[in-house]
Amino acid sequence: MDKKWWKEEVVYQIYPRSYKDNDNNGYGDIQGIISKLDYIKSLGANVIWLSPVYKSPDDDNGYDISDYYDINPKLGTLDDMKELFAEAKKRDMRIIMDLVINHTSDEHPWFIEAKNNPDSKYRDYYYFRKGKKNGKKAPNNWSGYFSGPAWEKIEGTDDYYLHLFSKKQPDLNYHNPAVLEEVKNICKFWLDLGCSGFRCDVINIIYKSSLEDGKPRIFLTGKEHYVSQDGCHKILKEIRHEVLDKYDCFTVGESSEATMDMAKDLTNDELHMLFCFEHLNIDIIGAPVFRTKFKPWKLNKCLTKWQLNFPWNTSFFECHDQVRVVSRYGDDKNYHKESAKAIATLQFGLKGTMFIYEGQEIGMTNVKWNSIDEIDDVSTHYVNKLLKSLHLPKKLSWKLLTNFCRDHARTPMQWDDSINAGFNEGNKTWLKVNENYPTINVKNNLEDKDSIWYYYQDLIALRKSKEGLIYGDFKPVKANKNLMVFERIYGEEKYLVCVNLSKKTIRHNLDTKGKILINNYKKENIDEVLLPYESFIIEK
Ligand code: TEU
Repeated sequence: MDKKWWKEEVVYQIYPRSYKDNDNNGYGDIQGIISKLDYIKSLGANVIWLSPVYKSPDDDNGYDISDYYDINPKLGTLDDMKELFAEAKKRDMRIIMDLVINHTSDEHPWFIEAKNNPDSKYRDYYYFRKGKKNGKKAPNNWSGYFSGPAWEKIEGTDDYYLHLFSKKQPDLNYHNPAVLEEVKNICKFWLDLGCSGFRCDVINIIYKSSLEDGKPRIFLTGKEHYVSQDGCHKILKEIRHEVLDKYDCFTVGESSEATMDMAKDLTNDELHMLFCFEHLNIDIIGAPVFRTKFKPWKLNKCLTKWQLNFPWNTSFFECHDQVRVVSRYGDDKNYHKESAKAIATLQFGLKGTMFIYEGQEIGMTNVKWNSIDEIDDVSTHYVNKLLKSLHLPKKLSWKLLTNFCRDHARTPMQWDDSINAGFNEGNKTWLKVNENYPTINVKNNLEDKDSIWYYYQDLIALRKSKEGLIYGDFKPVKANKNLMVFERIYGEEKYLVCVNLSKKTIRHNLDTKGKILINNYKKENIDEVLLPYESFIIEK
């Protein structure tokens, strides 16, 4: 296994508007992040992935960029960003940025020009097409990620433009080589300024190989025309060779709908690693709103498949698009601490670069939403519209919506028990604070040696001290259906990782001889009965 610094690091994702609001305007900001660098470093994470901070009308909180070379004034300035790079460097930390190049904002000057002037060179930066039936019908039958048609009509014309996400996020056209040149320049600009790589937003769908109708599906009609196409591989290779390979940086691509084979291609001389979501789709049926009960064996099966067949990837359970993992695969009511730690043990026991998301280190949970007005997430609003048009019973609609709503993960970071959880000094907040902040917060965690926070700190330190936990092979061990058990083997080094993913007490006959490196019940000996969500790593 090739050794690389980015395989050994732990990456901490920040959703900037939710992290720390130093200027008290209701939005977290870059100065807020700077003031928390020591905090992140003390946890053991040396790399930060920043969700977008670029100029944006914020339809999708920065994933709709209107200027790739400037910063959203709500979050700070370019000088703040330079300061962040410098302050991170002082601490031996690195920053990776979000690269959102499947689409821009409809308020990007390219799009404005393209829309207003069909003869402009920017027209071909996007997909503008005449509608069918004299403009009455969209150019094809594709549906978007946020539900509804993927085309928006331009008023007063027969023309439409393609948007796989919100209608304020028009898709860029990579058949036009000028678009790729723009992207290379954007990458160079930020790498030269001091960033150490990119998390590449929905990167495997950027190339549309045709605009033909797609096979009708519940979710993403049309996807066979854009998921991981040859044209996409060609582009990624070009960016890798002409730009990325000239810097000491890494990329992690957010993949969408990628199979194992697609993922292998995407990391072969293209991206360094990928976010694949199969393990976060095991409780989903058909479309993200339809959720079923979590089944540990399904998670085990899925993770085992990826661990055995994929040479190097990411290990993650949270991000800004997913509900909180302790509320999803754990039990945030009866076993909050135990289950948060169990999931942490699983994540850090696995092979791959570790990515944790702000608040995961203190077991932040899903939120109790009272009405749609409290929700900001653009995708939830799209789906709400769709559900309304279906005239489903209100209670059912609300359940479906709040099951997947991305705002669960986006509420302000809970720093302490003061007003607004210490996120700011008591001004409004762009999204409400989770009401459990008086108990679940960083301050409480730091005052309790047995907290989830210290458990993460221990796990991170442990992983850094044992090469075998980083580079070791993964070998599954058969056990009870509610357990996930595996070994990590690296030359002479051997570890046993065992996680009870249920609230059941489970009798086992695993060989637990060896040194306990970590155990969430702090047992001196592992006995034959595992307690709810008990987990441990043993050095054999
Ligand atoms: O996400 C892409 C994506 O597929 C998810 O938003 C997906 O629709 C959602 O998880 C379903 O529950 C990326 C970003 O991470 C996301 O925040 C952006 O909204 C999206 O791209 C568009 O840029």
